[in-house]
Amino acid sequence: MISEQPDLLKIALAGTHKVGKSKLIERFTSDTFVDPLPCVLGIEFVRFPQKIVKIRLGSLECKLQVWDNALAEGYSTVLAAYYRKVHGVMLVYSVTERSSFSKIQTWADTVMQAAPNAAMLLVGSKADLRSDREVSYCEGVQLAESLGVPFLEASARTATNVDSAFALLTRLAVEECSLSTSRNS
Ligand SMILES: Nc1nc2c(ncn2[C@@H]2O[C@H](COP(=O)(O)OP(=O)(O)OP(=O)(O)O)[C@@H](O)[C@H]2O)c(=O)[nH]1
Ligand SMILES: [Mg+2]
Repeated sequence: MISEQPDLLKIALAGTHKVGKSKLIERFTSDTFVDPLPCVLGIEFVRFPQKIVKIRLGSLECKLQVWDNALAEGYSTVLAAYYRKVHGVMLVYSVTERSSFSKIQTWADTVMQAAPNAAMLLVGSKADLRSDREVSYCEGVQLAESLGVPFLEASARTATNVDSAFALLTRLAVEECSLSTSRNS
């Protein structure tokens, strides 16, 4: 029932600061990884940049609106509004930062409250930084199981699993849209 999908799938990324959300989007949308110049002010204000990109899943072509976000998990009211109409959310932590891993449950709760039908995927980012690892692959698997979502480790720097992560999330979002349509009909 894939034909029931909307014209534009809204995909968002969630996760604490500096886990690599923007870099995953940059790798996926332009296949680059450019380290930015140092920020002069040292502060980045609230922003929700978005990009539109096409992705092919076998014979199916999907148009994705990919939303970035630089808000911390404390802004739950604003975040709830932001996630309300998403079709899929990538929950991102960095394998080099245990505190980002510990906050995933809070991010998942925010998304589930705002968009109960959204598909979710857990991604452990920066997998290339092997000597800095603080969270094991097994811990990622266990968290994903407890959330009931699939899991991948990825690296925007080496491009490992980035396309696969977006493709998997898109497929889950398309499936979830079809299920919602059939539940509502
Ligand atoms: N080695 C390595 N560094 C990464 C990777 N992804 C991101 N980084 C670095 O991690 C830092 C943060 O990456 P961002 O993509 O800006 O993180 P973010 O989650 O968008 O951060 P906020 O927008 O502040 O929430 C940057 O210095 C990146 O260069 C990766 O896969 N490998
Ligand atoms: Mg960012």
